[in-house]
Amino acid sequence: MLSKKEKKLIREIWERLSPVAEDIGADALLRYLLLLFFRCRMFASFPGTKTYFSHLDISRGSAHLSSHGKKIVLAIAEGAKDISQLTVTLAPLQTLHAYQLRIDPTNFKLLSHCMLVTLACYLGEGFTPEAHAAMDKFLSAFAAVLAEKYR
Ligand code: HNI
Repeated sequence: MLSKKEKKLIREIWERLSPVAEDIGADALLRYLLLLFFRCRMFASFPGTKTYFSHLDISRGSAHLSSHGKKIVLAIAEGAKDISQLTVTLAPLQTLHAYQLRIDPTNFKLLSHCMLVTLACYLGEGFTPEAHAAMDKFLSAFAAVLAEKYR
């Protein structure tokens, strides 16, 4: 359960990241974020996750990697705008991942973990213990909502 203060913190962090996501072509920092996130983190730490992306080029610096990473960052940022409405905001993504893509829901936890590590690298001192705890709760809630349709 996220407190009011934690929800505000999460909103602020993702508000800060969203404009960067939209400017992906020009922003080296976001590229770094996405590269860390996908290539160096999820795909490298958990190679099994690559099997879902065999139809895409997920090599370092590829256009697919950047555009997909951007979609994910923006989807999380959208959810952070109003955490009490996560179930509504994520409904289309729940259906996509559960029924069309058939992603094993344990993967959502892996991605949440990678995202947390990535944010710690990207935000540096801004990733305070409070931000860490709040982000961990938020990403867990996010992953749980994405996995709801599997029940
Ligand atoms: Ni995910 C497509 C968001 C976790 C595999 N995913 C998307 C899209 C968004 C998205 C947004 C694009 C939808 C569209 O184009 O309409 N995915 C998210 C979010 C999370 C997540 C916010 C977790 C926080 N996805 C995962 C995980 C896997 C995954 C953990 C597999 C390991 N996603 C996919 C695949 C696609 C996808 C595969 C389709 C890619 C494509 O372009 O074909």
